[in-house]
Amino acid sequence: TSSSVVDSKTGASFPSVLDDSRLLLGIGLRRKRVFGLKNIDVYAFGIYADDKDIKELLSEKYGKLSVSELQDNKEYSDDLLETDIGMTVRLQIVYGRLSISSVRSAFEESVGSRLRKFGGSDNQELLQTFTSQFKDEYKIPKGSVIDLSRERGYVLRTTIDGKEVGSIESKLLCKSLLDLYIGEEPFDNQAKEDVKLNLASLLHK
Ligand code: DAO
Ligand code: DAO
Ligand code: DAO
Repeated sequence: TSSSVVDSKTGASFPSVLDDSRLLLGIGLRRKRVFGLKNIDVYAFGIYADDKDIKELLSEKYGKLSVSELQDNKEYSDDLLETDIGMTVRLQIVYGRLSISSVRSAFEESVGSRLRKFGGSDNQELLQTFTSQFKDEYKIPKGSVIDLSRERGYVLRTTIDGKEVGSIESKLLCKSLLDLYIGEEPFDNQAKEDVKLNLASLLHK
């Protein structure tokens, strides 16, 4: 089907299914406080997960628990971050004046804090390896679509408007990135709750 979900705050539209088997589980908004006083809407995002992988990798362990039991289950949340389920976070840029250098520093701040949280303190070099790959000649005007996809084997693949810009194998990076959206302190709480709820109901189908 070609149905889609439109975010009412930004008008960004997300297809219900990506790449045939990744289902949309939740949408949200990334905002950022600038100069300590005002919030800007940076991008809308949609979180997708592979239907087959969910059933294959999670139903044995969690299929018998009810949706509400899953809601409060810490291990279930951790497994979503760590299990090798195909997932995509699609970003649709809303802010019209995004420079690559501001993406780089936002990335160092957000993903960097998670790398430290999960991987200890010696990740500065890893982080710099990643951000040095955000090349200055990339352009991401309003409306650009960035897909961050976790492929089998903990490979994080990045595309901008459908064009692949890089692929990196790192379990820690995959986990750190997903933690921004569905971890303990997510960018958008409602999006995270929707993802958990929709995943739980998929497990019961
Ligand atoms: O310098 O004008 C400014 C404010 C820019 C804020 C940039 C936030 C970037 C967030 C990451 C975007 C990733 C695509
Ligand atoms: O919102 O802080 C955040 C994290 C966003 C991750 C964005 C990754 C963008 C990768 C592609 C950039 C290419 C210029
Ligand atoms: O050109 O070899 C290359 C790699 C370019 C990578 C650009 C983006 C990498 C993004 C990795 C982290 C995304 C969250």
